[in-house]
Amino acid sequence: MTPRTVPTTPFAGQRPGTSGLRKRVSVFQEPHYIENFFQSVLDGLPSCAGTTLVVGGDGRFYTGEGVQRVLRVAAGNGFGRVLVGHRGLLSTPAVSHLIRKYGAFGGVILSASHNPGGVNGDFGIKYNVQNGSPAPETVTEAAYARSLKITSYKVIDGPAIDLERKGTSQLGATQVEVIDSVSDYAALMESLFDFDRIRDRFTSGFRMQFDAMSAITGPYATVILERLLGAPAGTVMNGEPLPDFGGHPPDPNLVHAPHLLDAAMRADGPDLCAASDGDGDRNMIIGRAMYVNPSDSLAVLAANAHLAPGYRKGIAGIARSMPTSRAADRVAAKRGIPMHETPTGWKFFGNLLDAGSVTICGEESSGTSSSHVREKDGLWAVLLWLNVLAARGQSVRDIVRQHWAEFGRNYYVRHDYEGLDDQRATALIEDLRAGLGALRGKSFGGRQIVAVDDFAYTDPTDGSVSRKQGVRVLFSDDARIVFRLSGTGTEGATLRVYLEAFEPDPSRHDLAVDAALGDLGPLSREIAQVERHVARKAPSLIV
Ligand code: VG1
Ligand code: CO
Repeated sequence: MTPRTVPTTPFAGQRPGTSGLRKRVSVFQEPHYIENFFQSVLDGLPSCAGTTLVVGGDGRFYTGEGVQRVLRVAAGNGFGRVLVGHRGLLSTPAVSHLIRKYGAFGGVILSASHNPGGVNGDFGIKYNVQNGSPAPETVTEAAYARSLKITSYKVIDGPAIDLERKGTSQLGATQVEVIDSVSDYAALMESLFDFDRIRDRFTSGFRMQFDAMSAITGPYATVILERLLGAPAGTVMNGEPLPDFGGHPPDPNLVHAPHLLDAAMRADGPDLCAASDGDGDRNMIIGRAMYVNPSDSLAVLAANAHLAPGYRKGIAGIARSMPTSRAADRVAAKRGIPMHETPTGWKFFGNLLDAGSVTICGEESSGTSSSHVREKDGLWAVLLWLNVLAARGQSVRDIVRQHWAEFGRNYYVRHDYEGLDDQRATALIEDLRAGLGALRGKSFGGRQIVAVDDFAYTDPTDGSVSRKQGVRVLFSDDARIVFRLSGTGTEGATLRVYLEAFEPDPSRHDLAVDAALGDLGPLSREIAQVERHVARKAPSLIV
């Protein structure tokens, strides 16, 4: 069977954001839309002929059809072999692992992560490169440029591959292998963590509730937690991936998973509550009577990773995205290991991990992971927590409180202003940038601004520069406000404002977060002139 060249015309707006290309399902359903994008990605890369591709998605509506369309283009472009998850399902970290384990050329993840699913929801496509990392900006920008000029793509016409049946079939000269979605990933986890010790804890009554949010982590969590680690049946809730995620956005935070907080706050509640997002790369951790802020989680995991067999020799360094609180920096400073600050989005960690400069990375948006893959990894974070809990024999609450006593506490919250008019939100940020010079040295409510800038990052490996990554305002008391626009939405703009205050005194580590942050919220609105620009008096989401 020879490839067929299909004439096409460009679509506007095929520019990937923070994490892949995301649009409404109906946009991806348009003829040629997926093919154009994937062909544009491949056109910017060296030849893929004869190499291996990994394909899978988070199970949202249109996953199966999306996989078939990707397969036809993959075969048309001469991939030798394609590994596809059973039923089209693969989590983001599992794709990253499979690329690395099987020496693949790259991988395609069909997901819009935490965005709502279903026929009226969102769909998305992410491309990951040879080291398992999300495509760097050089690759996504080349793909975008190509997508504006594309005139044709190549496909192999063939019958749809049966994704329900594991095994091998042919699409032209390309071998398509439907593989178990979980086993390779589960084996990787087993190689990193002390499964015997964690199993012992479950046997002696440790109780956990994991909410897979009807998304991709259900099959993974069921196998790993309930089958391999012996947690009681029912530990995993919402474990069946559903096309509409049961009607709830698969976003693991207190707004979308309040029942976990309720459970954890009960005196007889589980020892650990956790959740993951649509594509399995994020995590939420709540111990009994202790919600763990994701930035704190990164710091605690970095400080305790050596308790897990995979990190016994210690960690080489830590990296965090710029808006993430500086709790991890305090661990790095005290332990004498390097700390790196990168723009938002996992793609910026790949080169640091490849160079061996860092072992653990994290983002305030509940993404944490390590050098075992090149993506953030929700279940990995949950398992590392389980390993640390088993090794220390303490509660989440005690571990976090001891951490604060040793390193100080970074009180932290994120204010989101969602559904803003694009132009007005852009004007807000541009005004802020233009006024940076005037802000320096100014005092607001007793706090003096000591530094302001628009974050730019130079990758130490390839020297590529990413500018305009967010406005940082630093105060004399080490408090900080960061402003940036989201790069993952599909409609309107979201302004994200990150507020942080440092408290070294353990007698002040029990304050309500709002009380500790004081007037930073109103101050952020004053500095960015939020009401004037976008007519909002308050954030629409606080996480
Ligand atoms: C958000 C988060 C960012 C994360 C990204 C993708 O991006 O802030 O930390 O890497 O989502 O995560 P933005 O540009 O909307 O702030 V996921 O789990 O959606 O792949
Ligand atoms: Co995600």
